[in-house]
Amino acid sequence: MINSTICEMLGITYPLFQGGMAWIADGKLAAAVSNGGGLGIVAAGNAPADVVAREIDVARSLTDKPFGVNIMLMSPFADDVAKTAAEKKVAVVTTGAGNPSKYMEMWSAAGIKVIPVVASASMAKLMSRAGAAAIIAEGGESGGHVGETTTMALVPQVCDATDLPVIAAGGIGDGRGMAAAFMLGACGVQVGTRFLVAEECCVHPNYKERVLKATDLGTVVTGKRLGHPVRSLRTQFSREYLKAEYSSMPDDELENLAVGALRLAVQEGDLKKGCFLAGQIAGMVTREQPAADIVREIVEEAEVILKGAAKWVR
Ligand code: TUI
Repeated sequence: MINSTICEMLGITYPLFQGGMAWIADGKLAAAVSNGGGLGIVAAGNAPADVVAREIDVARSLTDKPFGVNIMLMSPFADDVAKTAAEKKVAVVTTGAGNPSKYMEMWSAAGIKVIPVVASASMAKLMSRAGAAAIIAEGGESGGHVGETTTMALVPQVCDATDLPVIAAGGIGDGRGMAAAFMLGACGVQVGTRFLVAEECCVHPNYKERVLKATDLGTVVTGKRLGHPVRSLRTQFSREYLKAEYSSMPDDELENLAVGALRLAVQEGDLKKGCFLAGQIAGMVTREQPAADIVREIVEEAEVILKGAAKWVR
């Protein structure tokens, strides 16, 4: 059985985290992943603190296993949500899209393990010094807000930059990806896109269908001009946004084009105006499954590969 330091640190069975996908990763999905032996994560996204508190309560009502909360630091409600996570004494906080240093003391005082998502080795160093318990190194293959460096290049460099346990994220959707992450020095993985089609995942059926139909070339990064690069499925929205991005449209108008687009995808399944965030492994996602089966399948595949890895050495 695959086991690593992160399992002991967090009291989880398998070293597999579910990504904190804004608007998507609610208490029900997080609990299903945690019940399956991984670490489920409730995503705060841009939601106000009371909504996040409610989802934490939902997760608690559905599992007695540890789960985490992801705090999206660009949210206008980040301060309030950070306090809520501390008050609720969740087991783990992961953070994204910024530097969480100002909250670290408050979370540590609440006994919370803080695991920031980073897209660079320098940020990993900073987070180690600030008291992080582990680091999630997320490569640009991931869905949503992306950094420049690929998982293959980022993970070993983050491992070299810190003594903390490193969780690899971005482009990991099956046991091959998980096994490869261990070879790069990681002691666990975070998976987002594959959980979009979990039975317990709340996204609109159109969203699941789009992910299931995606190919290897099915995603694109938009938003570079405004400094917020985001990977999503190629759709009418992404095509039109990309065209606008390379036109003379003023920045504020461009910004307005994207407002509400993720909600339209998740809740309405709006194939014209919705922004369907997904990572580059979308082309490998072929069927809807219970979240616990996704966790078990990935881990079991990785076990077989890792056990057989000696075949490469004489
Ligand atoms: O955060 C993510 N992925 C996300 S957040 C999100 S919601 C959103 N929607 C539109 C625009 C922006 C966000 C959708 N997907 N992943 C974790 C992640 N964090 N990737 C990269 C980073 C990151 C980037 C910069 C972490 C730290 C950082 O530090 C910069 C600094 O402040 O020094």
